[in-house]
Amino acid sequence: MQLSRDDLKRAYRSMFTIRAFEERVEKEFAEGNIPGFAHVYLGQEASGVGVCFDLADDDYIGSTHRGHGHCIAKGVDVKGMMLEIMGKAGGICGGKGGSMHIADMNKGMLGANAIVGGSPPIAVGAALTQKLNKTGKVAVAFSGDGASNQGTTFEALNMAVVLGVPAIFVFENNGYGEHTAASYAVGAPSLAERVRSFGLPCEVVDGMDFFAVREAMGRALEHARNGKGPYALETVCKRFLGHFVGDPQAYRTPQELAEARAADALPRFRAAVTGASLLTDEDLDAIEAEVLAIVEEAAVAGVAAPMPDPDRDLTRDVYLKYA
Ligand SMILES: Cc1ncc(C[n+]2csc(CCOP(=O)(O)OP(=O)(O)O)c2C)c(N)n1
Ligand SMILES: [Mg+2]
Repeated sequence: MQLSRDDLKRAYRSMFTIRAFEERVEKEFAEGNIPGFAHVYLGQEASGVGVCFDLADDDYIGSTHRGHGHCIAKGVDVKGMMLEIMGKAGGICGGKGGSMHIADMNKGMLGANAIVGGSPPIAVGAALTQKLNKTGKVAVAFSGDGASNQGTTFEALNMAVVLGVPAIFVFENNGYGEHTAASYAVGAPSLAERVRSFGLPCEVVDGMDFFAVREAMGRALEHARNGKGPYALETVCKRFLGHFVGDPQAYRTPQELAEARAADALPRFRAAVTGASLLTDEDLDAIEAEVLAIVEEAAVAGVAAPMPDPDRDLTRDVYLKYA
């Protein structure tokens, strides 16, 4: 499907929001405003946005410990996320989830997962619901190259094939699981080849190219929505920073880091759309200015916001009452 000018603006806005948000998270973390760990999605924007671009609020995604970008791509509110990451009462999960547990059922965001390999089984369950209820909706599981080695992932891939559910597995291969290279830790010569051995198609896509990811996702959606069962993508990405904010990355050469930055998906998108006279630099600059103001407001509000009240909030939202 051809993208309109508004579609292109939406794509850039989404990618740039992730970029600006994560750079702000880096800064706020350094200033001590974020408890725990922060794993940022810098460099992988085109993957999350390309995958989520044609999903509706009632299609589902399950995410990872590096999940801020997936949330933003799926439309989760940026201010609610910033407050959540800062552990504040007004956060999207009441400030009790934090960076690695953001969820928003109104946006079909089933949750980030601190457990590596957590999202594939959850997405298979969500996809089975879609199949049984004949909704025509899909469930996407985001995972990394590291998560592709997990037993939970193998079981989920197998079950998805056996049950024929509309699940789409997206393996974002950024070349590292923590500080260990995928070339060492993934025993199979190809991640995609190993996924295919479970009996589902798996495409390898340039994860730094929004257009390539979106087109591959279009084929995945066509497949899954038409009752043909699960589908997988391996999006090959560059992780700009370390595993977590503050990781000195002694295991990567300066040259490798420079090459990652040189492959940046955002200037690449800008060059493609301005080169084809679809949008102007001024269009894109205006989006950047708007987004920076939103992120600034979110961060300032986050720092000022109160923490949850232990007396009132500690035991609230812990159990769901079914009766
Ligand atoms: C079950 C489990 N094992 C180990 C960890 C520790 N851990 C957190 S992130 C991570 C690496 C994950 O790598 P990958 O799936 O490639 O994701 P990336 O960080 O590259 O986005 C590990 C081993 C964990 N959180 N959960
Ligand atoms: Mg990885």
